[in-house]
Order: sequence, then C-alpha cells, then structure tokens
Amino acid sequence: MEYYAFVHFNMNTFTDLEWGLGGESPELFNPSELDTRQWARVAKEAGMKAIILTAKHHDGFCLWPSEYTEHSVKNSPWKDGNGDVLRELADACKEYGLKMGLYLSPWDRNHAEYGSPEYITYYRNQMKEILTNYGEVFEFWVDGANGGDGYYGGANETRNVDRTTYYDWDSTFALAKSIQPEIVSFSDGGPEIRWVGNERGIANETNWAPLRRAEFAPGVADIEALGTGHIDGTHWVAAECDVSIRPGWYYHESQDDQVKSLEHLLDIYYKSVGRNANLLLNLPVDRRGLVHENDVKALMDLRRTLDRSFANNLALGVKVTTSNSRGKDFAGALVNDDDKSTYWATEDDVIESWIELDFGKEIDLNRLLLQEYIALGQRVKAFKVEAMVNGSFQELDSQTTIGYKRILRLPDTKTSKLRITILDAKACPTISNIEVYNALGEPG
Ligand code: FUL
Repeated sequence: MEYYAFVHFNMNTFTDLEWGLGGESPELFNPSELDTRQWARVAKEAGMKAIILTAKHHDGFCLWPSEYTEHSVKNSPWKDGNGDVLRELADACKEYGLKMGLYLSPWDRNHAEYGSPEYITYYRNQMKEILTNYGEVFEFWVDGANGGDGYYGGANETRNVDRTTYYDWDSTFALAKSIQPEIVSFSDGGPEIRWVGNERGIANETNWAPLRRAEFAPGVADIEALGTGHIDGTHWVAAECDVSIRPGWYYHESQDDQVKSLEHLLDIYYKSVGRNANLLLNLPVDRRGLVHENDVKALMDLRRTLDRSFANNLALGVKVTTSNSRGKDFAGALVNDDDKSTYWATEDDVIESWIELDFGKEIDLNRLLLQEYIALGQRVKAFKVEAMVNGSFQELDSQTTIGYKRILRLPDTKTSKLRITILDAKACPTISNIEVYNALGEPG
C-alpha cells in the first residue's frame, strides 16, 4: 500500500502530553469541531491509501464507547457522551475510498488489572469490539511500550510484565485473524508487517521483506535485523516506517512551526517507499479535531512535488534488450509494458544478467524505479546501474536489494542507454517493472 496516514489523536491531545499516566478525567476529552471527513479528504488528496488511528493509547482512554470500561468517550462532554470516533472514521474512510487501521495499545496505564491475567481478557474483549463493529480493518497496530508506572485504577504504582509471554501474542494475533481474515497485524516482528526499527521513517538500503519471525515479540526487538530483514527469513513480513510529520506523535501547539520541510519529507519518501517499505506518516490531529493547516500544506506540497517528478515515465515502451531471458513470455520488453503482472525472467541457472533500455536518443534522467515480481519472492541481492556516456557505460549506482519497489536518486545524467546488471540473486531474477524519470526542481 506504500503510503498511508497514522493519526495520533486521543486524551494526550487535550493534556499536551505524549504519554498520559492513565488517571486523566474523561471530562478533558472535548474536541470543538471533530471532523473525520476532513482527515479522510486530506489523506486522499495527499495520495494516501488508509488511516490508522490510536483507538487506545497507553493512558487507556477509548475513542469508542467500549462496554468494558467507563474510561471512554461515553463519559466525555464531546457529543454529550454519545459520540464514537471509530464509527465516524470508518464512515469517512468508506466515503473517501480509504482503508482503516486501528492501534490498540497493549500497555494500559488506566486499567486496575493491568499486569494480571484479567487484563488480557479485557484487552482481547476490546480487540473483538473494534474488529467486529466497524467493518473492514486492514491493519491492527501494536507498539512495543509495555509496563512501568501508571494510575492503574488508583494504585499509582509501577507494574512490569514479561513482554514475551504476558500477552500470549500468538493467540492474540490469531484472534484478530479469526475476526478479520484479511487483516495484517503490525508489531516489532510482525506477524504480518514489521517495525523498521526507528521512528525517523527510514528503511535500510538492504531491506529483505522476509524475516525469521520467531525471533521477535512486541517490545523485544533486534533493531538491526528489523531494518534489514533476513535474507533467509521464514515469513513475508515487509517493513513499515512510522514517523510523525512533527516532532511529537500528538498535537502540541508549541510545535505548529515544526512541521517537517518538503526536503525532509521527500527524503523520508525516498528512504521508505523507495527502499521496499511502507510509509506510515503520522498526522497529530489538533484540539479542534482537525488536521492542522500547516500539516495540510506540507502534505500537499509533497504530493505536488512527487506528482511532478513522476509524471513522465521515459522508459515506457522503449526498446529493451537482455543478456538472457527464458523466452517470449518472460522477455525483457515486459518490464516497461505498463503491466506489473508480467515480468522479465532469466533461465533457471542464469543469475548474473543485464537488461538494457535504449531510448533511441539522448535524454536527461535522474530517477530509476525498479520492481521485482514479488509473488515469486524477493530475489535480487546485488545490482548496478550504468548509463552510456560518451560512447561507453559509466556506473551511476550500485546497490543490494530491490523487492517490491526500489527508487534510486541518480545523478543528473544525459544518456541514450541505461543498463541494469543483476550481479547476484537468490534465484534467477524476475523483474516486473522499470521506470525512468527526470525530476526537476526537488529541493535538496
Ligand atoms: C510508540 C509509543 O510509545 C508512542 O507514543 C507512539 O504511539 C509510537 C507510534 O509508538 O511505541
């Protein structure tokens, strides 16, 4: 899905905190003009495909009227306690053709029974509520922060849990799947989509979607391995880059002038979507209940710039030659036929191979987009890119993985031919798409 929105909006929006303690009064939750249709409109216009909302964060306040707690919107002044943010978001996403995802914090600093087996029943009951009552939920999002001090029903103490065993994650994630068969669950190690290991929105240059999943649990992560994935991974667990458009996850008026610059957002885009990962860009919805004007402007500047840079695919339909292919159904010309379901493949025993685009004249280029046919797995381990300059091939870049999508920012180059050489792969390469662009006027 490449690019979708995170929305951190909850009790912390009204207390100016990042992590509430759990004893906050529901009276404080009172957005003046909450409008989930504005969120959806902004996300849609920004080119995003979904919105993932903090249904419950560490402070335990629920944005839906859960029947299992009093700590929710039902005891807030917003809509006299008759509101349901999840309902409104589900409706808005449907109207705008977006998917909806939900974040349900495992750590709950409000709940009196946090730390005991009873809390796990509570957590799963809430999971059932939010995955049953709001239509399709495409992603279930679980973070790794777990245990510490909190209100805990008035006990005001420190409680620690064993992160690997307390939640019995295998059963908890299986419950999500049993309710929503198409759902992907996110945490440090998956099971279906993994944290990239930092909150800066940056994926590793070498980024394998496969992961040896058994080595992880939410909050227990080998950060480096989350970044690279495992070349011999046992499960397909693509990386997701979560990053906020401002310094904080939640809205703080003091950060109104700290929205990330176009240059910074572009860099994040190229280093996430451009490195075989998904970009989950957080919008801290404000106290009104709206995406702030400054954030909207930044999102639209990014959209316009990407649309301009990727408007004219210079590779489309040009002449393609290869060093090897396994016949006409897998010919080189299938990489630039505007059909990602067809692909170039070499013969089984041929790994080192090249594919060449002949533009028929000198053109200017500085962006290369590559995609593997991932239905047959992620294969490429190393490749280089060369351009014909003054009668001979000159190397522009040399990289490792491709995966679902790789975008390279190449130096400004005038050339008539581009050659991509697969130097090493796990099996014969299968390349479904190659695009070439000349991006002009991007800052940075
Ligand atoms: C972390 C949380 O502790 C932060 O508050 C935020 O929600 C981030 C996306 O995940 O684990």
